Amino acid sequence: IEMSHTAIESLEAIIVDLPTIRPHKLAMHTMQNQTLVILRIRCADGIEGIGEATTIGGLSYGNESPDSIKVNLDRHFAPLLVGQDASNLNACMQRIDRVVKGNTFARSAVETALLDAQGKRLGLPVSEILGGRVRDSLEVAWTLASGDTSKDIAEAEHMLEVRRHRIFKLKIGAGEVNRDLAHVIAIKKALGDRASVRVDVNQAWDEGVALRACRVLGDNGIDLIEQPISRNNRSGQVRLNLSSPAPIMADESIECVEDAFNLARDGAAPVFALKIAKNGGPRAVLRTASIAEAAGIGLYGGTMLEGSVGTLASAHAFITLNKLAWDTELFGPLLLTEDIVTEPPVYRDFQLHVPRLPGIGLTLDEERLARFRRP
Ligand code: MUC
Ligand code: MG
Repeated sequence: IEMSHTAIESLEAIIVDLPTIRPHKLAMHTMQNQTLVILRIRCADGIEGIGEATTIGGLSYGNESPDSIKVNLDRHFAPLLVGQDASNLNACMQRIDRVVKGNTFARSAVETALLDAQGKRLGLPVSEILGGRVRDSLEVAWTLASGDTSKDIAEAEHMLEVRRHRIFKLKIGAGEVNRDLAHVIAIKKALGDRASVRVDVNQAWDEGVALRACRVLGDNGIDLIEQPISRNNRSGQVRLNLSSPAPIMADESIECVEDAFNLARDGAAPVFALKIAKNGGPRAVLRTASIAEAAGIGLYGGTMLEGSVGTLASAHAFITLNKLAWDTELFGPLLLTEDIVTEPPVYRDFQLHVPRLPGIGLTLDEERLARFRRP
């Protein structure tokens, strides 16, 4: 067989450790920094595509860690892809499907890098490769997770003041439930109608606790309750969905496109968090969006707190959607004090603005990448 002039020559997975602006407290883990996996796919036509696979807290959030993602990209994905035609995304991703189970984070990095390469090759933004954007920017929520109520209120006031965010997600579930509820209610009271206040429990409650707590949250003006109970308690999610006065959003419940179908069929949640990492890339996440749209489920553009590459890759997918009823939380780069791209994403007037440049629209800053990459 003749080698395609757009054949994949190499994959390089790079682990990058970046400092955060403050500790970020989730139910299962407190982040003191963030670890990205950056993937570079080099092609015979001289084009390089970049992708990202990033998770939260090693193995405390999902089934893949930065270390396992790198090993799996190097040892299992690379041999499948080297020599294949980079410009045929369907053929490349189906080849992976035939051999690889799960590993949606690593898959997402590959799909993103191939989309970035194809965009650069054709001179088109990734959004246009995906069929065309219907907007240029996305509203972005901010997560208040300092662990301190008054610090969180001050942070929210500042974000409103500088017009960066007016949707706030509070991370709860680690503390005693009544203390957590008091924390949320105090923040909602302070912000009133100036902001949408939501919570993310990251699976921390059992069904009995959630039954009561969701009622309290809904009765106190909380707009959305994300993943209150375990992804494994599907029937509990269905029951909770019937009793909660505030809508429930599925996040950890979706680890693949098929999970989205099963949740929709069971009536387990009226809102889905879309994450490229948990579906296998910017094209894969749009399949989950289609399932939700067909089922009348509202959409939210989620994040795994990726850096600029993963964040803009997500944004390119989300700006192709007809409606994001619950907006997005694509603020990952703003949680980091350092970036590894030459021009960081633009946040202005509560929105992330998506560039109309070829590919994702980002260039790696080699000097900074060299500084922050693991040896
Ligand atoms: C999650 O569980 O949604 C997204 C925003 C944030 O602060 O944490 C993440 C993960
Ligand atoms: Mg979540």
